[in-house]
Amino acid sequence: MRGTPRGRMDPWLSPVDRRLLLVFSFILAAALGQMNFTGRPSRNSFPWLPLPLPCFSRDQVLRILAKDEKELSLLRDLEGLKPQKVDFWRVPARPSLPVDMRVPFSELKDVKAYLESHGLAYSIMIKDIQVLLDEEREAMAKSRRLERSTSSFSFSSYHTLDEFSTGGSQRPAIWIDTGIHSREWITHATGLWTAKEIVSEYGKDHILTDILKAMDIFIELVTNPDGFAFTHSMNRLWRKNKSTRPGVFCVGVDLNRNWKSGFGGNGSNDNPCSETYRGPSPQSEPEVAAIVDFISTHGNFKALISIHSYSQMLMYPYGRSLEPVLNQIELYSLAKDAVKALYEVHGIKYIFGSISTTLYVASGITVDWAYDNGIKYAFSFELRDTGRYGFLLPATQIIPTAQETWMAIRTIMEHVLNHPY
Ligand code: BHK
Ligand code: ZN
Repeated sequence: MRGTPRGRMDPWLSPVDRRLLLVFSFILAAALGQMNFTGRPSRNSFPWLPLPLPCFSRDQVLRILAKDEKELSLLRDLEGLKPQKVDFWRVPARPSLPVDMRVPFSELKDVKAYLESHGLAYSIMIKDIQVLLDEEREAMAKSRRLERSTSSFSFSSYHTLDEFSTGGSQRPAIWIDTGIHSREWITHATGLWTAKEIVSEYGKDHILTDILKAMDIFIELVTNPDGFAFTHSMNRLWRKNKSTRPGVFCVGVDLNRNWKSGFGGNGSNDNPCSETYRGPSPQSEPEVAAIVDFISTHGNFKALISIHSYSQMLMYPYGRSLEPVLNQIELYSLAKDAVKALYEVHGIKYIFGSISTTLYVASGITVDWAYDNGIKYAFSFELRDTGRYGFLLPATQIIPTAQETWMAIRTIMEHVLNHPY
């Protein structure tokens, strides 16, 4: 195409040439399609082709309630037996927590036979995830056709960063990040609604107003932008970032294992193909390094809230070990209050406690880093639901989820305001 931009037809091409080019493009596209998917090509290479998303047609999500450690380890073995083929949405952690796993259609027979032969009872949590994916895309297309507006903030003028602060510099600050795992879409949506709520309730909600008079709130909505773009263009269920390294076949680092605190410890993986790959060194990933730099340079963060989904949990450090933090009693009672405030909105139940005792041991995580660096109020949410939809939470639940989460976040912020340190 003599150096012209891809996708643009040269005027000198005859109609026949154009047809040939089109046919050729389709053949090339089919050849480039990924093995695991339906053979549809990448949107970047062929922007004029419709719907290049991979198809998870008839993939199922199975739920197993393991009775004991032995059953848990049988489930862990499954990951080894079928590398890359079982996608744990909730990894085998402890007998009280369900194990949810997506099984590709092609593996369903084998995996179910494995479960049955070991006497592991399972239920089918999602019968065909493609149905949910199609519904999600349809709802998005519909909402794009509707107008959006927020009344109390002027969107028709340009703003500086300073305008968002009520004054001062390096004031006590609160950090919120959403979307560090790209497939956890409810977190980005909740963060966006929260930003709107903060802007529009300032001056009306007395507690929020007091908070903003003393502190700044920083929200990073798309903490894993490459991963997020990829969940929209190619693979809705992508978790890690998209970094590549010479000589390494698998793509992506788990940004919730790449932090300096406890880097490389239990509950993180040195295999680049693992979903919990920690990366080659602490803060090797720009997404993590940028936050470390920002928070360290600022020097006055008092709280950090890192938002994930799903499971309905509110947790605090440590993830890396079972050792309780020095402020365990205070963090426990604050988590309890926050979860109560959340419950009062729509009756949704959250469990709470330290990460390692509530969920599992995980090392190199955001909130451990925050706590170790002097940010006492370090919390991580796992938003809705408990597994009916998992990562594919319908958009109709965005606003209720955001509303209840906001009451928990507001409870934490109010406590921070009243407990200066
Ligand atoms: C969340 C916060 C801190 C440590 C672990 C977690 C759980 C999170 C993870 O990194 O393994 C699980 C997750 O997002 C999917 O629900
Ligand atoms: Zn997550």
